This record gives sequence, structure tokens and C-alpha cells, in this order.
Amino acid sequence: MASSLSSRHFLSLHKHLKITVPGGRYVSQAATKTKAACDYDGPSMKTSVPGPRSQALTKQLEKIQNVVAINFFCDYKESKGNYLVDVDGNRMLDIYTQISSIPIGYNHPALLELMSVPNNLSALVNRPALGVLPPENFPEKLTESLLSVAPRGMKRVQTMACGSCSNENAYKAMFIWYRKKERGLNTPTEEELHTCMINQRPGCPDLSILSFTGGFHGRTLGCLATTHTKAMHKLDVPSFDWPIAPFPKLQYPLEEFTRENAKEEARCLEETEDLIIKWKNKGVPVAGIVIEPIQAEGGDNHASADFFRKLRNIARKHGCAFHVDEVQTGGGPTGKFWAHDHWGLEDPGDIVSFSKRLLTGGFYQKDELQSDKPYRIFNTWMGDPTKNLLLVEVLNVIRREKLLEEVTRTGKALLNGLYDLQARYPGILSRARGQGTFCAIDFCDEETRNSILLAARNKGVLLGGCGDKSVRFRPSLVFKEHHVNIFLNIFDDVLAHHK
Ligand code: PSZ
Repeated sequence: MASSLSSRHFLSLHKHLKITVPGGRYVSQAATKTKAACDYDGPSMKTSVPGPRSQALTKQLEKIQNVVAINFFCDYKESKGNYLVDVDGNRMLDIYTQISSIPIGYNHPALLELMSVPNNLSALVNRPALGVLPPENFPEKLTESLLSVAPRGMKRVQTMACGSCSNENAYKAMFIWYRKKERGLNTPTEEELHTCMINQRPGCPDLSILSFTGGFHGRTLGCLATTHTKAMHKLDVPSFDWPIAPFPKLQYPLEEFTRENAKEEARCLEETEDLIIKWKNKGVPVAGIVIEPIQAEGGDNHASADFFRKLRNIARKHGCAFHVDEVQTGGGPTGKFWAHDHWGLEDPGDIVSFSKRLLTGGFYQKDELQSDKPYRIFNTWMGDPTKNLLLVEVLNVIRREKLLEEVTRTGKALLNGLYDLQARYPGILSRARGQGTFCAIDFCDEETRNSILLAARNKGVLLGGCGDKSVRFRPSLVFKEHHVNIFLNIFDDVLAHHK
């Protein structure tokens, strides 16, 4: 499919992109020498993906596990910067980064150096039960890492192993907080202590967490009750009858549809408040509201800062805890460290959960959400202190290299590039959207999306799908404008040759 717009039009759309004509090639600027040392200079493909070695390994693993989701096998030693290398020697520009969880590229020298310090070896080989026997430097490393980027109004953080278990425990913290409020200074009754042991009321009270259509908060039992992305994730698993409010369905670009979008958001907020009242009247009050600042798995759905500010007020008004799930948005991809920083609130939430780019899972909480008794929010590992060591270095690199500013700049180039492609392939692409490099674009249908993703991968660009027919961009924070141009050129070729 050839470009339907003239090259001149193409140029005038986005002047700041360095584009040459004819053919609308996006020019890749050479990386500076220091950067090149921790990055390759482009994709390099030897076989189609998965190649023969990956296929052989998949057969081997098939005897041990379900392998249907395996894409290919990786050579993590050879991977570097923005490039993931596979076991067949293919080097791909990685714009998906292990489902959005590599903060500063593969094998960053600062992290390799840290792990080569002999003193850190004992931390690697002796994984502690952090809730009972933490190492000496644990408070110091938490202060240098997670607390140094704590959301406004939060001074307490609890680490956990993964995103799901962070949310699962955060929900428990909200329920415990809610019952503490209701009980006041009274101690639990004998009846409560007895009935909770047999999963009955009043010890196991009727309380709920309000979530949103299209939300994703994990796959463990409690989290799954608030996850509403794919039926296959939920089928056959018993769940709670908790309220599910509509997440706004906005039109993009957001700036062009402010009036329509504001109306849609007002409708969703009104329905949310109605549900809170309805569940209270049913005797199942909403203890907490959980929401992603940008719905990721659900298809990269955005809502305005105004929507979140109003929702936060609704939570406060009805005495519900407000849980911001930053598992996928946290750690800088939107151009601010937390996506909720874009809301401009002094009091953005009562709980903020994280994982992925933060390397360790966990959640920040307001003082009053902290449980009063030991072992109520607890498990064996409660995180992994080696991840805190690494996170200190990751945060140093983010600050030193001003990576959040870089993300904002790169994100603009990426989104403008997507607008260009969408204008040139209107039959295939639509709804380009994003904040920072946290971008997405829709395809005409799922089949086309999937076939273009595979074709792009064979040309050395690794991307992920989300929602029904979207492609999402989740590069690491060291993804620069010249990487955007490499992507745009390859994607343009793939689109031009489609069908
Ligand atoms: O298919 C899956 O299970 C996937 S693919 C991407 C995710 C899960 N994301 C995880 C995630 C998330 O995006 C948000 C907003 N909240 C919670 C989670 C759960 O984190 P993990 O996967 O670490 O349990």
C-alpha cells in the first residue's frame, strides 16, 4: 500500500521529525559514542522468528510445560540496551521490554557493575524472609530506592514479589482499614474470630472493591475479581459480586474531542457514584476503588486528569480507599515517574501499587492503611532485597541521564510518527494515542494486527498487542528518537507490503 499523501504534506505534518523525501524515510541520527557502548546500532536478522534453535527448545520445554505462549528463546547475555537477542542470533529492537518491565535496557553497565561487587554476592545467594529477618542495609536501601520516589503523601512502602501479589495484599490492607474504621476502638468479637475461621460473616465481612470495565489488576483470586480484560483469564474461577463501573471510552486525539470526552467521563463518574450507593444499600459497602491511570492490558485506554481528580473526590466522599495501580504505568514511561503525577494532586491516593519497571513489586500506603497487628499482611519473601539494590542504581541512571525528560521528547516523536502512519494508512491504522512513550495505535481488525506484528518481528522490531486490536509501545527509558526512526522505517515498510 503506497502513501496516499504527498511527501510535502507528510513533511508539513510534523516538521520536527527529521524526514527526507521522497519515500518518507525517517532519518536515524547516530547515537553518541558513550550511548553506543551500551546499545547496538540496529536490528540484525539471521532467521525468521522463531528460528530453528528456538523451535527445538520449545519442543524440549513442551514435555515439561505448556508452551503455547512462548514467542522464542532469548540470549540475555548478548542482549544490550534496546536490543533483545534470541538464541538464533537475531537482534531485535525491543519496544515491548518483557511486558513493560525493563527500565533502562538490557545489561546496563551500571547494573552489571553493581552485581559484580563481591559484597553483593551474599545478597544474591541468601534470599531472606524479609518480614522477619531483613539484612542490615534494608532500611537504608528502601530509603534510597522506593522512598526516594514515593508518591505525594506517602511515607510507607511494603515490598512484595509481583504485581498481582502487591494488589492482592493492598486489597487486604483496604479491607482491614475499613473494618478498623467501622469497629472503632473495639476489639474483634469472639463471634468474628470464630466465624472468620469458617469463611462466614461477620468475621469475613461483606465488603467489596470497585473496579472498572477493561481494568487489569492481576490474575490471583482477589485481583481476578477486579480484572475485566479477557474471558479466558476469568473462566471457571469463582469470583466476588463486586461493582464494576464503566471506564470512559474516549475519542482520540484527546485535544480534538474535549467536549465529547468530558461528557463521557461525567457519565462514568455518575454511574460510579450510583454503584457505590447501590452496593452500600445491598449491605456490601465499597471499601476501596482500584484503577489504572492508563488502562494497559485493556487496550491503552486513557482518561483525563480531571476524571481522576473527580474520582479521587468521590472515593473520599464515600469513605472508600483509593488504590492507584501503577504496576504498568509506574517508573517513568509516561514522562513523569508516576502516571498519577500528571493529575497534579497533593493527595493522589491511599495506596499506590507497583512492580515491573520498579523491579520489585509492592505498594505505598498512607499511614492509616498500615495494619496494626503483625502477620496480617505477610508472606515468606515479602519482596527481594537484591531488587532494591538494583533499583537504587536504576534511579541514579534515570536522574543522571535525565531520562524522564528524554522519554517526554522521544514520546512526542513516537506519537507524531504514529499520527503520520495513521494518516498514510487510514484503512489499517487509527486512534494513535499516548503519554510519553506509553503509546498505542489500533488496527482495523485483530487478524491484521497479529500478522503485522509478526511481519515486523521478522524485520527486527518487537512489539506487543493489547485489547482486541491495539498495538502498544512499551520501550525502556533509554529508547531515543533514533530508535523511533528505526521503528518507523521498518513499520512503514511492513505496512506498505501488507496484502
Ligand atoms: O497476561 C498477563 O498476565 C499479563 S500481561 C501484562 C500484565 C499481565 N500486566 C500485569 C499487571 C498490570 O499491568 C497491572 C496494571 N496491574 C497488575 C498486574 C499484575 O502484575 P503481575 O503480572 O506482576 O502479577
